[in-house]
Amino acid sequence: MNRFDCVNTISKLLIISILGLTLVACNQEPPKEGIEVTDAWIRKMPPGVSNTAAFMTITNHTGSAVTLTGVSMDDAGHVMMHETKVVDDMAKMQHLDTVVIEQSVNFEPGGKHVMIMGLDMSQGATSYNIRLHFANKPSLDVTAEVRDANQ
Ligand SMILES: [Cu+2]
Repeated sequence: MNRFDCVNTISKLLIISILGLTLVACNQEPPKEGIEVTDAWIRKMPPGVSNTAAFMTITNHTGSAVTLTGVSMDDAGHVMMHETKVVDDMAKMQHLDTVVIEQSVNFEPGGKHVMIMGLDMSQGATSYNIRLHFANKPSLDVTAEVRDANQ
């Protein structure tokens, strides 16, 4: 094999390897990016009750911590972030100004929650839009499904 043939063979092998790697890469799920919200829901309340709470899991795929600075809803009077904590055997809600999300944060019954005041659920909507506000990031709209917490 002369030098030219040898270089030529190596080039062909390289091209085949790169094609192979590309095919393998295409078959895999693309890596998740940005901020992902899953399982967002709002607790259905009986008629006449306009205060409720919403829950969700926020997962951070950005590679660095993100800070949730607030939550809003066009349909509700007032929305804030709360955390239920047991103090002296009493469950108390604390206001949260910010929530830092390193990997993921659960908003769940008995823990952190989106406190919603003044939401008229009497029209029977099956979901509501909740907007998450972040420091130094665009806000994110989330569709939260109305669920009967007793089911
Ligand atoms: Cu609350």
